[in-house]
Parts: sequence; structure tokens; C-alpha cells
Amino acid sequence: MLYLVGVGGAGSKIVDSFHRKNVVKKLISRIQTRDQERFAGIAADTSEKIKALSNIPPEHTVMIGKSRVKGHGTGVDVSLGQRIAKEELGLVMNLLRKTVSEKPWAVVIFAGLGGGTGTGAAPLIARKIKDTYRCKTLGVFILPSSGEGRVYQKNAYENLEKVAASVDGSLFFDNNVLTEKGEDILAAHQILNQHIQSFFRLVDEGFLERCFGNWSTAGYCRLDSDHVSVKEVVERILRDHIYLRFNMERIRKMVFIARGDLDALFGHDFAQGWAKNKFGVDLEYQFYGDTGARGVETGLLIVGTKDLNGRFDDIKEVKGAGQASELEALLKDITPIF
Ligand SMILES: Nc1nc2c(ncn2[C@@H]2O[C@H](COP(=O)(O)OP(=O)(O)OP(=O)(O)O)[C@@H](O)[C@H]2O)c(=O)[nH]1
Ligand SMILES: [Mg+2]
Repeated sequence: MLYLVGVGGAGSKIVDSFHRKNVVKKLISRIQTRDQERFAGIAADTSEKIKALSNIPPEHTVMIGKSRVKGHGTGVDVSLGQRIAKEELGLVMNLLRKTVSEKPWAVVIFAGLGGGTGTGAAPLIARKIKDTYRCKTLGVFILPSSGEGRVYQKNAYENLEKVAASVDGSLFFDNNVLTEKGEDILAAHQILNQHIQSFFRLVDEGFLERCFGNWSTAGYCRLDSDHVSVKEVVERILRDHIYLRFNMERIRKMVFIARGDLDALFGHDFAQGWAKNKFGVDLEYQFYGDTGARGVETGLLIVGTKDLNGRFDDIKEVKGAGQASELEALLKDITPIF
């Protein structure tokens, strides 16, 4: 069983989406029954929007910080998010305790960065989970779109390391990649939530082990074609289904996963040679054959994406400028002694 914990608006919505019942899928495939046994989730938020989530059972959700923010969220206040988490960690842990039926192999914590609740509370919750269950923790963190304003960017940038250090491994996704392509922010949320969910449904625990000790990102793509080369699929995922900008030259490895009718794929050795030549990294494989399946689902894990390739440069520049002017002001205050 993989336990999911959503923190803040984004985190809660993503965990909620794992509970969505897909009636068509349920009728035609065995995947749904596999999934129902695989995931159990809870969600915690400071906003009363958590009550409007339509899929997750209400008894798996908790509103925290009621006395401080009265269900209105923290209003992008990270230290308030931290304070609330510190005060009400017990509420979240009680809820998790009721949900956890066996010792977890790992707990996955989902949060959007930039707001106050996810950014502030997720690290405290993640550390407490690790202390309590002595299990691995995996963070799934979403970066804000630049259109959401500087406060979101600044909060995300300043807390990135801290948030990632609170878990054993992190998967990052960026709303900005989608809004830069012209999607509005709500569409970006929907696409990413679906993407993340599809990826988690595709992989298993052994696969996720590769995330520990690293910053990573992941792509997902469902293929309908019945004859396609692995290289072509990897290229397609890199081009169209990766939602993070990072320095490709600095990555550690790529892991390709396929589930379904594996006869549809060819050119495995060629793709590995190509990846080594082009990116200087190993391309590992994990395959799950299902002869009865129609089509094949594929995913790509990219391990070692810590170098975000200038993603927060504009924030860094302003921070640098601020420090310089503070220094100037300080120097002005010093009266020469001779
Ligand atoms: N992908 C995705 N991103 C989301 C979703 N909801 C919010 N976000 C993004 O997540 C980031 C943080 O926003 P929220 O999660 O709403 O913030 P919060 O943690 O609730 O914090 P406060 O509301 O300030 O207390 C922003 O960049 C949002 O655009 C979602 O459903 N999916
Ligand atoms: Mg919120």
C-alpha cells in the first residue's frame, strides 16, 4: 500500500484526484482493482476549500489552523503555515494513523510550493511521518507559474532546499512549463494532476526506490501505436510530457518504464546507445508485460534534476541587488574614524 498525504491546496487536490472513480476504466480494465488496493490518501489544508473536494472521503481530510485563519488559507504566508503545522501536527498524524493499516514502505507527500500552507507545513509533516513510521518519504512538489506573481516565486525559491531536505527523495513538476506553453493556470493544474496520477498508477514501489537521494521528474505517455521504437517514445516524452526545466547535461540517469502490450516496442539496445551518446547517461528499463492489454503505457523517470537551469534567476538577481543596497546603506551609516 502506498500512503499519500496532500498538504495545502495543490497537495489536497492531487490526492483527491487519486480517489476519482473512472467508471469506463473500471468496466474495461483490471487496472482499477489493482489501484484501489494500492493507494490510501489523506489531505490537510488551512482552507475550507478542502471541504469541497469531491472524491476523497471527508473523513480522510482535515482542516488545520482554524483558530488562526478561519478556513481562509494562510494567504501565501510560509511562516504562518509552519506555525500552524507545529501547533496542529497531532491532528494530521491522528488522521494518518486511522488510515494506515500496515507499516508503510513509504509515504508520498504532495504539496504546491509558493503558497503558505504547502511550503510551510509539508516539511514538518514529512519529518514527523518519518520519525513516527521510520519509513521512506517521497515528496512530490509543484513549482508555481511565473504568472502567479513574485511572492509565489520567492516563497518557492527560498524554501526549495528546505522542503526537499525534509524527505528522502523529491519529484518536481512545474506549472510554469504549461503556462509558458499557453495553458491558463487552471488547465495547467488539471493537466499536471492527471499526469502525476497516471505516473503513480504506472509505477510500483521498486521503481520509486530510484527517487531516493535525488531530485527527479517524471513523464507519462500512453501509446496507441502497435509498433514504435523506444527511442522515439523517449524523445516524445522528453519533448511533450516533461513538466520541468532542468539541465539535461547534469542528470544522473533515465529510467524507462512500460506496461501493457510490450510487443509494440522495439529497438531497446539502440535506444540505450543513443541515450549514452546524446546525454551521457544510462537508460534503464523496467517492463511489465500484459498480453491481454490494448496498447502500452510508458513513463520516463529523470533522476538528478537539481540544476533547474536558471529557473529562478530573476528572483536571485533581485535578492542579490537587495543585499548590495543593504550593504551600501550600512556603509553610509559608518562614520569614517579618520
Ligand atoms: N498542479 C497543480 N498546482 C496547483 C493546484 N492547486 C494549486 N496549485 C499551485 O500550487 C502552488 C501553491 O498554491 P496552493 O497549493 O494553493 O497554496 P497553499 O499551500 O494552499 O498555501 P496558502 O493558500 O497560501 O495557505 C501555486 O503555484 C498554485 O498554482 C493543483 O490542483 N494542481
Ligand atoms: Mg491554499
